[in-house]
Amino acid sequence: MDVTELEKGKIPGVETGIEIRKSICAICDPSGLCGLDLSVDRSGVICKTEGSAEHPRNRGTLCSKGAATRQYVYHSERVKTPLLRSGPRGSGKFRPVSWDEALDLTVRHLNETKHSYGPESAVFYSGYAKYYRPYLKRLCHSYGSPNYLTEASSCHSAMLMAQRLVYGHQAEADVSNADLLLLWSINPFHANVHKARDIQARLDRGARMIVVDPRETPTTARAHLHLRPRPGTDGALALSMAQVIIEEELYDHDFVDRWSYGFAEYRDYVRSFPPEVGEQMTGVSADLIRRAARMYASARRAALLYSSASIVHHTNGVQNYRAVFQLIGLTGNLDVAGGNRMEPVSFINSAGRIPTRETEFTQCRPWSEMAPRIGSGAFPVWPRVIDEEGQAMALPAQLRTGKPYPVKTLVGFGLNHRMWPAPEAFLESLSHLDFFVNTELFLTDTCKYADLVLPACTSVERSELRCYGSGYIILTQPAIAPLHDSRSDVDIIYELARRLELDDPLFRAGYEAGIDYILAPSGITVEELKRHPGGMPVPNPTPKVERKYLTEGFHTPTGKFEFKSSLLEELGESPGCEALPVYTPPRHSRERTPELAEKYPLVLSSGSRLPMFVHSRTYRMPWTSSLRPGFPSADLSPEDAARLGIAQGDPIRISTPCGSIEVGANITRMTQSGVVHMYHGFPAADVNTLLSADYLDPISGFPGYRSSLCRVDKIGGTNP
Ligand SMILES: Nc1nc2c(c(=O)[nH]1)N[C@H]1C(S)=C(S)[C@@H](COP(=O)(O)OP(=O)(O)OC[C@H]3O[C@@H](n4cnc5c(=O)[nH]c(N)nc54)[C@H](O)[C@@H]3O)O[C@H]1N2
Ligand SMILES: Nc1nc2c(c(=O)[nH]1)N[C@H]1C(S)=C(S)[C@@H](COP(=O)(O)OP(=O)(O)OC[C@H]3O[C@@H](n4cnc5c(=O)[nH]c(N)nc54)[C@H](O)[C@@H]3O)O[C@H]1N2
Ligand SMILES: [Mo]
Repeated sequence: MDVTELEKGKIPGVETGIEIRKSICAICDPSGLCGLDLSVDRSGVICKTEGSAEHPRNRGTLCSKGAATRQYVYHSERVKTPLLRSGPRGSGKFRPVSWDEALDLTVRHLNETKHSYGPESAVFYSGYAKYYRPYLKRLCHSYGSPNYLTEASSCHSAMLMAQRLVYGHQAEADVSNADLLLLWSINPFHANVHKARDIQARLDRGARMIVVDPRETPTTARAHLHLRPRPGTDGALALSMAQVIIEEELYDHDFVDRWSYGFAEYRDYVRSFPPEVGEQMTGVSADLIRRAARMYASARRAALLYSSASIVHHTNGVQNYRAVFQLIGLTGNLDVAGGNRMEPVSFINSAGRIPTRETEFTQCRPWSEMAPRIGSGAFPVWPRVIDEEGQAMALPAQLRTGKPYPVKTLVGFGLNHRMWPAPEAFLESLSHLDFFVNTELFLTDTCKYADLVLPACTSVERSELRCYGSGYIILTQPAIAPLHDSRSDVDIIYELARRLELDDPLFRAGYEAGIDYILAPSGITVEELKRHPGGMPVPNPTPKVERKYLTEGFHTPTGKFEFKSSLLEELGESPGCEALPVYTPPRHSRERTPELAEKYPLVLSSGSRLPMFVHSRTYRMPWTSSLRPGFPSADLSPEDAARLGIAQGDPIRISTPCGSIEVGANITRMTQSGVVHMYHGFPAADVNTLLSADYLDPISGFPGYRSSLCRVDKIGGTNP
């Protein structure tokens, strides 16, 4: 074949000079990260993107986001050089500066802050990207600040909190061995294709599935039972299921008698939730509640699949999820095959399959030697159960008030204020800083408020370590050199550590030595990983041990599975922070604020995942945005739309007491009548501006993204 034909077909080989290089896609879910085969031409440009056939995560496939990798990597809005602000905050006026100037300036501010206020007055923050986190946390602690904060403050941590309060550890669903899958507030067919595949495979082999979700989704379409509670009422639903399980003697007496704390009071409490009461509180019929309870409790092996996000995005989220997680122990499904298995997990080691020294590496200074973390005062449960970091949602208030101590320097990596509630108020609070540097791929609206912006590169331009729960590990090498004058976040972190002259031998030893240190207990080395550019199975994965509590007890204050939280008891109970998983409707709801509901009669739920978007990240890519024409739009039920005289695509205004946004109407049966759904992070119509900064769960500090009250009006028409 002639060369032009081969080139047109992007065929690799000596004739075309096209080479296939291995990488991973980090556009979306950190537990996913599909293998990429990148065709790189002679000029070093990626000319084609495919999934790696040998990668166990995706086996050659790619989703719409990964397929658009080239649009992401070569996007014109990438930050190209370090930029120093030259106009007022927000103006977007910058001048390019050298890396030396940029890094020295950052280091000068970090040193000044430490000298004038103490190291705790500097905050190190990470947005969604995960791979650099161990190094960022070490930088923060090595510098002396306790204030390593991440996006987990509105994702993941509250779910961890709920599980740790009940049984001390995260407990992953053992999907492949379960007979029954109970999916509670999760939609993997949109949010996690790998999990969706595992579920589908198990369903194909005959498992049954219950899904608890207010919406209809591709996941609920596969369910044998679909429970559709009103948003934020899951606690009442779980307690009602518990009432059936206890009343019908379907619970695991042996486990409850020997291993639990507070069962008698819990049993008394759940008596007030018979299914008929549950039905009134949740909107799920008493009959369905009974059937679901019986099906879950009587299955031989039942696994509960939970979300890091949606159920805890309520002002009552932790209490609701505690009530849900308690069902696992009540039915004896904890730490057994086919149930929920307790494994110590971390970013590098997503399912505990290899022993690492990640914690020793990241937490290089004990909390006791540092000032209290941000959020410890407002959310006292946080520092008692979350070892990893501070509560970022408390940052804006601390910036504003300077209490308990001022914050003067903010070192952000992918800090995007649009993901936070009351984003505009957060931006204003940044004016209290002496210095704000943000490391980003794209020049976001947040970057425009920074004093300095540093250009980061994407996953295909850097080296990244990832270990998958299936027992597969990969250390990628850059498939192409960092574009423009960008650098890998890790390089930036190591360079900051060097210029800060930290007394830290592991920083001095460099990135790869750090990986060798972390992986040492597993016997895996950087050298070996480099011999397997597409990744390799973990040699001798740690065997899974059942019922570890038999020897270790539970990692709770009582050493037991807690139906009543001894920690919440100790901290003094207050409304929303009761030791029993007391159910209280969302703070803004028809039940609790009827006057507000008169004016704002619909429930606003923001953030249900769309397959083509990941927070703010893929709006700018033509391929992904073309899959959702008419966006920004909000989902309305056909009943609500008819009542309000709204037709598909009509412009509508969504208002709350905090403000309003204008979007298109998307009328769909996926949403329940009475509930409006809108995806977040879109600059021109940012649904998070409709929330107030203090609309938070009192235990976790998580924002009530998924249930507040709103009204919808057709623009240019009057609602009937
Ligand atoms: N209303 C509403 N708000 C929500 C949610 C919701 O459901 N509803 N969900 C919450 C949840 S669960 C989460 S996890 C958060 C997510 O919130 P964020 O983590 O803030 O999400 P993103 O906007 O995707 O990512 C932040 C920034 O990181 C940048 N970035 C991407 N990759 C890299 C990289 O490799 N290096 C660097 N330096 N930067 C990078 C992106 O360009 C982006 O601007 O949002 C929360 N906010
Ligand atoms: N494509 C894509 N994938 C993603 C992301 C993305 O932005 N885009 N984000 C990633 C991140 S950061 C996260 S945290 C995960 C989230 O992953 P998931 O939690 O699985 O996804 P969500 O769509 O946020 O929520 C799942 C379901 O919860 C339902 N839900 C909402 N409120 C309630 C409630 O009160 N009770 C119950 N029972 N259900 C409720 C929604 O209707 C939704 O269908 O997804 C990850 N994967
Ligand atoms: Mo998340």
